[in-house]
Amino acid sequence: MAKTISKKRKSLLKLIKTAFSDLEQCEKVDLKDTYKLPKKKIMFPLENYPLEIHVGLDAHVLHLYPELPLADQQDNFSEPNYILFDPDSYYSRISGFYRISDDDKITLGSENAEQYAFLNTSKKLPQQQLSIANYDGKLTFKCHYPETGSCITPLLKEKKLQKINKWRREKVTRLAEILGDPLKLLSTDDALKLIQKVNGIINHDMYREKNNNDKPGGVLTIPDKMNPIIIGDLHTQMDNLLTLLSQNNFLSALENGDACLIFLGDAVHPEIAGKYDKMESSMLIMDIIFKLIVRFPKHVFYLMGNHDSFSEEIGKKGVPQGLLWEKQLKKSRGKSYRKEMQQFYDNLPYLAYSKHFICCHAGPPTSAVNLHALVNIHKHPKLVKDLISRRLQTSNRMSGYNKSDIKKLRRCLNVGENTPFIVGHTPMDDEETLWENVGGISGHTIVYGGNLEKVGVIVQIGKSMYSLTYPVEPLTKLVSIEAKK
Ligand SMILES: [Mn+2]
Repeated sequence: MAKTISKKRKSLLKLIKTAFSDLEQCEKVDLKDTYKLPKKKIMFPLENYPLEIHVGLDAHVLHLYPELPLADQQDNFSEPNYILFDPDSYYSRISGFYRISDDDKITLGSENAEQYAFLNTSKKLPQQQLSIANYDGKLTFKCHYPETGSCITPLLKEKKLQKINKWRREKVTRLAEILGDPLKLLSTDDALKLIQKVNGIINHDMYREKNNNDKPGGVLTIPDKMNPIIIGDLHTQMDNLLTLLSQNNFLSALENGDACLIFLGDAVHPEIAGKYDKMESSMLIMDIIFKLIVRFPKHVFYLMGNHDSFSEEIGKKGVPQGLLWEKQLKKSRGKSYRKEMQQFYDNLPYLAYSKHFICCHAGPPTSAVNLHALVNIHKHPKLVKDLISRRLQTSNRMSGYNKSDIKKLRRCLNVGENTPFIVGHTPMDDEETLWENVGGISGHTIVYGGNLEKVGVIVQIGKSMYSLTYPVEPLTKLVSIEAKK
């Protein structure tokens, strides 16, 4: 086996050498088979191989990897995408990256705050240093300033090729250890014990100011130094949740206490046509979220959404999902479980914030508000409605919220005037999972976690909040297989 690999490597190297025969070897980095990029555009002769790039005078190291699925044969991966990242941060903390999809191009240079945050590139780079483009899986490079230099090194060793997927496989194993089999419904007894534990945790939430009834109030104050990982309405898509937990360093940041998960509500009730009335997947996803809360009681938070209810008003296309949900819980898990679920809903927070962000399920309050009212939100039905059901104002929905409501909320919470305001509830189309500056309101982001193909998340990188998207993978199956081992 080893022999075949080394033979293959040699022939690949030969191919690259021939393709790059008119290029000089890179002077700045002392690596074998490293090529200095010329001013003219060149095409890298291999597809689906990772590369190391040294950018600029300080030869800052970036990696460019094909984005490959953990399981074989996945439609979501039909396009040859590459991801560009700083290996120093990528494998060690919550970090950013760029996805270079077919026909995408990225130009590295200065004056781009996001690039500094995602790639830790030097601020001394020229405005445009290096462009990388993907044409149908083939990568091209153009070095705008050869004087300041950029080099590429193909990473052909098997260990390097497999690095990302090996790293993610370990996370799948860890997920199976923490969560057990995500496809196996808990016994009635275990389910009841689990939700009782969750309610005990929520009733003593240290990050919530108490309301007038001496219960944790509607507002969750996240410590400024805790990195939030904000997940939109999952609507039972377990693969989406597991995909997120297997990506980046979300799980390890959760385990070492640096980060917290914030669910924006509506994890239940499928949004897939023909399955609106199926409630088993809602039980499975709540069990997993409850396991996460019990495992990380100070680092996993669930905010109230409009679907987190047994109300007859909650449904989809005439299917009364609230009522069906209640019926299913009574039938499968008994009346006491149903009662505990109602208690869970009664005690949930409605809004979370720190000086870096504000989030809630649907929208900001649409009338005058103060912190005391938000803490005592149960006494204010209109506030409840605003936070879990209100949508953005449009010409045919004048009752919606608008820019000035968001501004007022920021002022009420005493955060900066550009603090991102993040909600779920209103996906803007069927294609995406994240929408930024929605309605032309700067810092107003919508994240939806129920898309079957991609799943977005909002995280803090450096001092700012950024949106990241990942292709959804069938990880429920993989974690389930791993849990049975
Ligand atoms: Mn909703």
